[in-house]
Amino acid sequence: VSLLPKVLHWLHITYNLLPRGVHLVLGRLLTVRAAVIFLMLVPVASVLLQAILCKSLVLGTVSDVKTNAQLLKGRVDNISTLSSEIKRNRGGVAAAGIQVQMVSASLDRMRSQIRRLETSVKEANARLQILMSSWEEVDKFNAQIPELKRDLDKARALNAKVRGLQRGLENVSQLFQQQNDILQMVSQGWKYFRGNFYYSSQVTRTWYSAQQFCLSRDSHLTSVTSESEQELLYRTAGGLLYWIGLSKAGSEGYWYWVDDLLFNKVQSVKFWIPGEPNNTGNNEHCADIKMSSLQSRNDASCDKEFLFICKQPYMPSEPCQDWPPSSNFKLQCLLNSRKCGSLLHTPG
Ligand code: 2F8
Ligand code: CA
Repeated sequence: VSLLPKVLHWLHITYNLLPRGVHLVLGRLLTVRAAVIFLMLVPVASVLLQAILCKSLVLGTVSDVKTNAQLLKGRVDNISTLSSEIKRNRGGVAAAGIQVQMVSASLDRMRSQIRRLETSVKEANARLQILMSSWEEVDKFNAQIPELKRDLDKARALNAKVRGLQRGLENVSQLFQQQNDILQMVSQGWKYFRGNFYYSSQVTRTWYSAQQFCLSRDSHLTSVTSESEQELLYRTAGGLLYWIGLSKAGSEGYWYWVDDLLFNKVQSVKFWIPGEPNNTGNNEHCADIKMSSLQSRNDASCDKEFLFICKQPYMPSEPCQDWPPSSNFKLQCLLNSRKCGSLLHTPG
């Protein structure tokens, strides 16, 4: 655009340089002149237009380049800043890397734990399924519980009855065994009286020999500690002489029972024959039953040979262990009239 006045000016000069005749011709040919000018201006305008367009394009490009350059510079600055920050944070990054590793390890552990948990959950599910499938069975059992409780009560009542019967049976068994023990002893010549067995010998012996015999039969020459016992013995003696288990000991010569029962001197006075013990010949240190009465006792020489009476306290034998007898053994034991515990000796 700025060239246009110059071009017009140049054209004007060129026109003025033309000869006058040409000017005339040209004046006359104004139209031709205008057309010529126009035709001359067209390329000029074209050139100008291109120049203007090119300039604006170049200017736009330059502007873009500048803008891009500034952007690039800004980015470079940012990169530089970031680089310095990266350098500063390199240590932090390393620490973060370690932490990341630790976190990673923890994650691995957690994963394995999760796997284990998953396995456990699967197992639990499987068990749950089994339980669920068993639930119906449980319901059935639950439904049976009242009936089972009733049965249990019945069983308890029956059990109590059985125990009562068992106790009764044990008592019967005990009595039976006691009777059996007594029968056993009686069959061997012993007499039972108030918790003791008494055996009257058929042969005579000295006091000491008689005591030895009694000992061999788990007994002693008899003691006498009550009127009833005294009566039993003098009736058994029937007026014959029988050694009893009373003897003297020590330099003082006090009386004692050979089975270690306490000798009551005062109470015993009523059992002596009046005037006894008199220690005839200063040699009568053993006692016998002589008279068939309450006052039947006499002291005599221990070397004399008299009949004698042994006394054995009744000791219940061991109860048969499996009563009622589960085998034929115990029953046979009882029927054979033999003690379950120890065998008795038959007195001679
Ligand atoms: O008279 C009592 C007296 O009788 C006998 O001796 C003669 C008795 N002896 C024997 O029984 C061995 C005495 O003990 C008794 O005191
Ligand atoms: Ca005497």
